[in-house]
Amino acid sequence: MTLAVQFHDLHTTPAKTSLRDEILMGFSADQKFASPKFFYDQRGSELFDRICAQPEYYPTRTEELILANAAGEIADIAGIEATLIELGSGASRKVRLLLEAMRPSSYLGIDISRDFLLESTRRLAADYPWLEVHAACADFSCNMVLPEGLGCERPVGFFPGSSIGNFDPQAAEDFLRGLRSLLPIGSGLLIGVDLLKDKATLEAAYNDAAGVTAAFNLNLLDRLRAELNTAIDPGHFAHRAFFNEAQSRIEMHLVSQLPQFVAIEGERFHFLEGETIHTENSYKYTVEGFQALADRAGFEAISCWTDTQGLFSVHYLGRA
Ligand code: AVJ
Repeated sequence: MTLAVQFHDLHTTPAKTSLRDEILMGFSADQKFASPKFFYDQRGSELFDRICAQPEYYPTRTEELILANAAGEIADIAGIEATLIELGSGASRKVRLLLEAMRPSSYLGIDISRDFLLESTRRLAADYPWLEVHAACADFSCNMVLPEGLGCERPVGFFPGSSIGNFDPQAAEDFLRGLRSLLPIGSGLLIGVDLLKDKATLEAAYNDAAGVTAAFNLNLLDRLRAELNTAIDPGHFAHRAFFNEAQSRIEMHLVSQLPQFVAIEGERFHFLEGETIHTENSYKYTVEGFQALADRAGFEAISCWTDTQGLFSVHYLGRA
């Protein structure tokens, strides 16, 4: 029996970022903050999946519609027998919309979460017996090299979900420049980017009526209670999300509902009533604005698809 998934441990995991150290650092800043990567514990990942199914949260279903409609054209650009490389592959759900049309010869899922990665790539291998499936455990935001033995004829990177929106524009540009050095000349990059639109639609997407986004934001505090020595009370904070037009980003915050002291790992932090912990930025781009950013990072715009309402975009970039 052959192993369904070829696993590569790329050992690029950076100095293990500690929840404790990063939270203490973020809570010590003038504007208290926490990295959005800390949202995704087991419950946070479940809540995120539920956000994606909320009627107000248009990005997921819109991107899936765009990918399904454009799959044929994407396949034409990528050419036959491509190697599809998904970055932060997670559950590898969206890639399924491309596989039948593209018929790549191999698929490589790269993710930092080893168990999640193995589970999802195994399912992919089982569902697509003709596909050579590789899994690489790595932090692709660091300098990494593609695993050997990967038929790297026509690599196409795949970075869906507007995950790039969590970076500020300069960091997004640096990130793309890093990807460029990972991908050989002639590679493609298929990337999903949420678009700038009216404030009401944007704000509704991060303030769903069912309260799932609020629960997702507040779950960060439950996680701190579970994993750190703290009695921080989620009931003393409230979810807030709003569009910052000057910066073209949705900001998420946790707002202290009263003046309070919070002890974390023996350090005491004071909150004024109304003071916030800034927990996420989600940048929104115009098509032209994103293409200009990609150009600065050494990628040329080859094609771009949007939905009829212009809510979301999927770009095919070429490694220049
Ligand atoms: C995963 C970063 C693309 O910014 O829309 C959704 C995360 N936060 N609702 C986004 C998120 C609140 C999401 N990204």
